[in-house]
Amino acid sequence: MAGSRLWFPLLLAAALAGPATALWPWPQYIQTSDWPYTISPHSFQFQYHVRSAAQSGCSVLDEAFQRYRDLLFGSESWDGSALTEKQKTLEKRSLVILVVTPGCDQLPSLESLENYTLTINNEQCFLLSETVWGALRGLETFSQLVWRSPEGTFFINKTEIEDFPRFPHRGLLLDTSRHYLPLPTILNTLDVMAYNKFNVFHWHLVDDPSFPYESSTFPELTRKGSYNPATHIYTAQDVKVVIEYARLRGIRVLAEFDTPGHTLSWGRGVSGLLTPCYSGSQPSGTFGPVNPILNSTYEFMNTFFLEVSSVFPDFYLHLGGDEVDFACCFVRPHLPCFGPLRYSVDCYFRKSNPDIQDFMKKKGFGNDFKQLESFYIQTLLDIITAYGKGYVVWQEVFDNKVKVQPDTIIQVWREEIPVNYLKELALITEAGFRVLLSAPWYLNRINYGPDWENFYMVEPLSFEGTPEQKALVIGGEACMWGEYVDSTNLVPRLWPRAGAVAERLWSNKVVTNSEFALKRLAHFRCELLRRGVQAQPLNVGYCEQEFE
Ligand code: CP6
Repeated sequence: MAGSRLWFPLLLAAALAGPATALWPWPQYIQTSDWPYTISPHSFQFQYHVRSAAQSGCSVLDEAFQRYRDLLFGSESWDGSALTEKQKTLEKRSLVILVVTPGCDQLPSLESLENYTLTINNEQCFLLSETVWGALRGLETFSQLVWRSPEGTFFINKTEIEDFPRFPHRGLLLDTSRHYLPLPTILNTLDVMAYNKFNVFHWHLVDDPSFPYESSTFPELTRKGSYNPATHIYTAQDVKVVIEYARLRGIRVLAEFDTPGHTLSWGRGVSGLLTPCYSGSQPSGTFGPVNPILNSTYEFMNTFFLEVSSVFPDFYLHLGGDEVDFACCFVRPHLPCFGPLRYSVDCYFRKSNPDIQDFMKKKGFGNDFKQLESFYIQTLLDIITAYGKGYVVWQEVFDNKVKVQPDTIIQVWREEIPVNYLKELALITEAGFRVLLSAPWYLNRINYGPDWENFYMVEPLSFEGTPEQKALVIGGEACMWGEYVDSTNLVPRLWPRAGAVAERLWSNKVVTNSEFALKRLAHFRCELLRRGVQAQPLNVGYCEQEFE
């Protein structure tokens, strides 16, 4: 039954191609018609139902009403005094909101429900949701249903929608280390994420080139590690602003502090944190990953992550663990290593960091640097666990067989190595871990042509595995790595391409028709322009309304 209920309206909507079919992402169930009701901006209101658990004073919804009023009708005042009494009563169409479960001051979490139903008929416009987060999703859908005739009248068609996300974790990664992104750029991105029903902002805060996060316990990290400590940093206040701005849009902030690799910028503010590389018998002056053999390293991490655990309130932290290159630092092939000597341990290790070698010998790691990496990660994970936090790590942590808590979330980012990403999903879920998919969704990579289709055509559950394994795929993230992106080109590179990932993670598995998607996405892109987002074109064409 569910099948026919889904398919019939989908085809009906595709055939109509009217304003009601402009939704992005496509809802789970929709029954829509071309029967329009007028909406008067003079009298339209968002109203709490008398039996709603959320009432006036609920910040999440009060502020959302203001935003969506502005999006729908602009910030004009729409003075109603010129209307006759008869017009006023005739045109009184409002959206009534009923939230079942109380809670306006909480943070969204991985477990938050986002389902809602939206009913537009003769009698009413009615939005019903379990939580305020579901109400936010429904408000966005409502705003996409409203259309305007060439004469300037606002309409909404008779429609019935029942909607919920396919996956609970729908993220977007921004990298603020390769290039600093000013605070307003981040906040504007959170707005557009909400238009797309994304619900996780993965903040890759720091990396090799810069450390813009202002640490209260280690101010030198920022002072020495940022591009410019006067201008290119995120203060404690900035971080609070981001978290609250995101919360008001039903978006979690997942902060990443990537170690032990990708940490060159940390080394500038904390002496002795990184592993010295050797050239011959002398330190070469260059550095490798965080030094895993020193007690001082773990003392630092203990203090630093205590701060991070309280600054970022989400249950999860992202701890990185990707691309750790120990070899670059420890293994120095010795030039006259020819002949039979070439492959001997002695040859390879003669000129590497002697302290590391001693430590590895003592621990019985042999020459296996993966064991050294595991030692570091395990110690770090124990620290984070003691602070009552959960964690997400990049796939190498799993690939290198680090022993992690069973509730660890693994993020898959490599397309083919060590195995194809679908195979990797199978392996990780077979081991019983929850997993996030990112490998096919690099927005920083650009190609000539409609590359949004490549993002769109990904089916995250198309690996071989049991239903229990598939249930461990909790979602995915579109990634915008920052090597070639700053605030000049971020917006058009993100939108509408990231929308393809947003729909894959929200909509039903059967919503894969790319012609239907292109129609809606092109329309949505014009709507983004109308909302002031410089979204790039998908192909040749135009928007009904042109923008500067
Ligand atoms: N930075 C960090 C990156 C990447 C990763 N980690 C990365 C490299 C190549 C591609 C995509 C991402 N720039 N810290 C890997 C997770 Cl194509």
